[in-house]
Amino acid sequence: RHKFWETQPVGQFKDLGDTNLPEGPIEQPTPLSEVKQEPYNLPAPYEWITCDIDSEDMCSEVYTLLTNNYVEDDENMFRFNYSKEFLSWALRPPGYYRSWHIGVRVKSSKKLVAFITGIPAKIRVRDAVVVMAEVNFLCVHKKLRSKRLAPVMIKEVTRRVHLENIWQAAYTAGVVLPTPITTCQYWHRSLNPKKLIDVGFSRLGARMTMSRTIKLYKLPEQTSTPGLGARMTMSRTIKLYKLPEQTSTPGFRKMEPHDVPAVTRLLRNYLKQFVVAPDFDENDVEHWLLPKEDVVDSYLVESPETHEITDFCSFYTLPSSILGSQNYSTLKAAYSYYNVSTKTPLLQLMNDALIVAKKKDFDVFNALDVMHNETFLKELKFGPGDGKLHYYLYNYRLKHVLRSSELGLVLL
Ligand code: NHW
Ligand code: EN5
Repeated sequence: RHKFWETQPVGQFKDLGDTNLPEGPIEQPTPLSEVKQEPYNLPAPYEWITCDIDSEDMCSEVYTLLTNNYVEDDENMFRFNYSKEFLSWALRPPGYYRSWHIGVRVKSSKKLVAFITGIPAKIRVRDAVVVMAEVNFLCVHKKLRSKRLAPVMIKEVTRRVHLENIWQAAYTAGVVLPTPITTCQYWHRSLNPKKLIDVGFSRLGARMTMSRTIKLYKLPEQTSTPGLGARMTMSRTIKLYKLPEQTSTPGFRKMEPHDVPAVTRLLRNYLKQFVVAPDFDENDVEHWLLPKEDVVDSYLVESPETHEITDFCSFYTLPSSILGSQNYSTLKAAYSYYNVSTKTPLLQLMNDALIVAKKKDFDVFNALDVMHNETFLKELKFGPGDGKLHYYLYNYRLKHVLRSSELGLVLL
């Protein structure tokens, strides 16, 4: 069934029930001198390149390959359209290795036809913090599919990760491979239902009209408005309580650079409860969570009394190309990232996130059922999508499949 994956140090389907196998690394590291020094062989027309993602031109080439050939939904109606700014951010976290940004091009024409990346990350599995590679953006040009290029790309990234003395990896995929540590459901919250229906992202529900649908998903312009007083209209109330930055929860504001230490403490403490989660330090939080326009948005609650940072929410920007619409070419989607609630109920915090996303003109807010997300999804009118996301570890075995709520990791 899986001619390639059967040869790799990953959990195998046949071992799924076997609790005698120990938890932890499947293979021991070999001495670095024993790691293959030369790249794997590619079919003759192709050659390896290390992509200098800092270079504007290279970043554009990668962007073009992914825009035309990366992940689509099962009906090929939408295709992820990561922006250049997003790719540059996603691929250059603290301590990144240039050698892990791997391209394949046609020797004769120099055309980029395949891509795969790794970035370093410290990931905690139960009590063990493990340095891993997070592998992402595996892409083979549509015209070169099913030629077994992907296994060569995966072996080459593995080799280059090994050369840095790193022996584990984490990755996600929409397809089932040997074997998921957990499987998550995508949920979607309509922000612009009319457009979503128009482009086929969602359908009008049974016995629902367009106007009833629009009403169903309507959000207040301002969050958690104090109760409407007698003889007060909504518009008078909004005006009365209008704030410099329109938000709801008292103390809800955008994260700023000086918040990095407090957010790091809040997030580290929160992520402790999950079985698998990143081990973020301040440099990681600065990179991954400080707001970056059209890439990542982060908000927090600073107590108006104590100035303590008590809650946090974030989402990243990942548009999709709409493949067959007369009216629209892109779907603007926000993806829930890391959220922490200690004082503000998570439901209220995420309602504020929805309002902010709506204000920023996103069409849809997406989330996985990881961490505590199940506690707000239904209530905030998210609906389950037709996509699932499977999480994997390379060369690290878990005794049991996790519940998605035991997972504290979100990959881009
Ligand atoms: S998931 C998104 C992956 N990309 C896409 O879906 C884009 C559109 N599709 C394509 O470009 C996020 C191609 O279809 C790809 C496969 C390139 C996906 N992960 O070349 P062949 C990530 O980027 C296996 C892993 O003929 P193809 C995560 C498949 O099961 N394996 O297929 C990436 C089969 O093996 P099997 C995948 O369609 C994680 C073999 O590839 C896969 O032309 C990578 C067929 O190869 C997937 N998404 O190209 C692993 N899709 O054993 C990292 C298919 O079943 C592991 N396959 O025969 C860790 C490495 C680092 C370790 C460090 C210690
Ligand atoms: C690596 N980082 O299938 C990721 N998306 O549900 C790689 N469906 O958008 C792996 N098919 O359900 C990615 N609308 C795997 C996911 C690939 C992309 C994918 C799904 C996730 C998706 C949409 C559109 C479906 C179009 C037809 C979907 C329904 C929304 C509806 C809104 C109202 C409430 C009910 C749900």
